[in-house]
Amino acid sequence: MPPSELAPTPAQLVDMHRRMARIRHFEEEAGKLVEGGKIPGALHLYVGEEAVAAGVMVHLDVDDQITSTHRGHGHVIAKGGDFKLMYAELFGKATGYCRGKGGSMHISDLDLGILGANGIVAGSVPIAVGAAFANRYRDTDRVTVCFFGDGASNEGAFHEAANMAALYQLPVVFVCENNLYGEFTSQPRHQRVTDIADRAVGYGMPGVIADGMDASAVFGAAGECIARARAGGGPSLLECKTYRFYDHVGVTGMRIPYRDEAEVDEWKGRDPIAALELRLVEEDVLTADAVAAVHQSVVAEIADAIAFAEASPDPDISSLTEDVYSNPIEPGGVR
Ligand SMILES: Cc1ncc(C[n+]2csc(CCOP(=O)(O)OP(=O)(O)O)c2C)c(N)n1
Ligand SMILES: [Mg+2]
Repeated sequence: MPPSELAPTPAQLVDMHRRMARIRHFEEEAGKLVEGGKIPGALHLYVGEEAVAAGVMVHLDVDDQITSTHRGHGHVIAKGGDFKLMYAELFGKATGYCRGKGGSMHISDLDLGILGANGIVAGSVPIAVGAAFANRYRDTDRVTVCFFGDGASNEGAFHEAANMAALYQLPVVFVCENNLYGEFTSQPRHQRVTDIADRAVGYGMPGVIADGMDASAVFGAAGECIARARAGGGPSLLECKTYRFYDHVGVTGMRIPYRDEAEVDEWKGRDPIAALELRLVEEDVLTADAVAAVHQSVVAEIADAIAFAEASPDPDISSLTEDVYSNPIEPGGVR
């Protein structure tokens, strides 16, 4: 497919910038909290990949749906997720999205069309296709966008779901965030293809590549895929080439030497937020002061949300078996 000619308006650039700044600050603070031992569990930070979530989500209505991954905070934030409920969930508090029982990898908000992050790699792909099937069946014009990684593109669940989506021409867009690594394994060590978008031809759908460090490029490519799906033109596979600035888990992670420092620095030099800000100022869309004001307002909102989360109560022990699918074990027995 040729590169998209669909370009964002100034207002859409500003909108994407705000979504990206919201993700970046949320993640930077979450990283500090987890490194400081204040947040339990594993956090997979999205820093560096913000242009993908923003460039896609700016096209979606609240009724449109997304499915997400273990690296899902950015998707939830860009779709309108509530900072307070997110941080409270990360802290394991009763006021969190999952009442403190799900943590980072299980955040969902059905009112916002966020069908769930998912700790099972590629687990959310068939869910997206099922949602798209339901949307078609109910004759809605909703689009479902499914985010997943390069590693996930090797899973059977992805291939089965992609085949079915193409077969039935379902209104779903598969957005592959190719950050060049699955955990600590580089892409050439886990698959023969370089462009995951090439796999689309095997299912009979269009495959598109976008620079995932450029919000406008993602905007153009995603806009076309989403419009096609909404108009009944079926699914497509959009591969966004991107990079995570931090480790697979947490900030410093497990200190496994699997990436060259020079490679990391090179990608950090392509920071999608800095690049967009340069453009916003150069094109007189925002002044430098207005850009700074966006950051200031997000930082203040985040401080409030963290204070809310820290002041929130832990879940009561009596809620342990509520909202979970497993049957409670009878005293003295095993099910
Ligand atoms: C089915 C399954 N297999 C393995 C894992 C362990 N695991 C967690 S994240 C991950 C890497 C996923 O890589 P990718 O899809 O590229 O996403 P990224 O972490 O790069 O965003 C793996 C193997 C898992 N959670 N689920
Ligand atoms: Mg990856």
